[in-house]
Amino acid sequence: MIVAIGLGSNLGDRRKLLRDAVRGLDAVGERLSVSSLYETEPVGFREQPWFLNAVVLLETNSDPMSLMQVLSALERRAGRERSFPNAPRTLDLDLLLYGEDVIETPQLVVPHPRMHDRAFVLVPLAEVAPNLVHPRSGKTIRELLDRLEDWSSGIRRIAGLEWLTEG
Ligand code: PH2
Ligand code: MG
Ligand code: MG
Repeated sequence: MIVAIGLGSNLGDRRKLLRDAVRGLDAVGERLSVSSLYETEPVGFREQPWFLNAVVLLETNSDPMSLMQVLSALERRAGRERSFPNAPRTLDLDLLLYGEDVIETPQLVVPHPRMHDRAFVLVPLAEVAPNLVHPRSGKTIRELLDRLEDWSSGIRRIAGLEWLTEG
């Protein structure tokens, strides 16, 4: 199954935290592609530092709940604390897409319920997989991004793939 995982950090050594997370994901599948690194304005709770965001595509045999457990374990390893919803975080790993499956359980909703209107998800995802289909809307990632308005001031590409191999 091809899965898309969104990575975010706005606390600590953001770049290293994301790099270690990408490497940690190798335990659950084969890395197909990794996006550039983007610096993005906080969406939602705005009084917090800017984020670094990226997206990884994996080919995996893991079922969605096992995958979620690995994502949580990587967040804990990065020192994530859950003080209040949308608090600044060292590492956030979100399962965005699990193939074209639609999943709705109390523990997990896929596609990620807010991904379709977030530039910090769609811009890196469109870079690595513009033709993936978002099964709820039936639209491709490129189409979802084209429908977003006025996002360009809140997101800037700060590194190509070199961000993965440094350090
Ligand atoms: N994550 C959130 C809320 N707001 N804003 C940006 N720019 N990047 C994020 O990763 C992010 C956010 C909740 O997980
Ligand atoms: Mg998130
Ligand atoms: Mg999350």
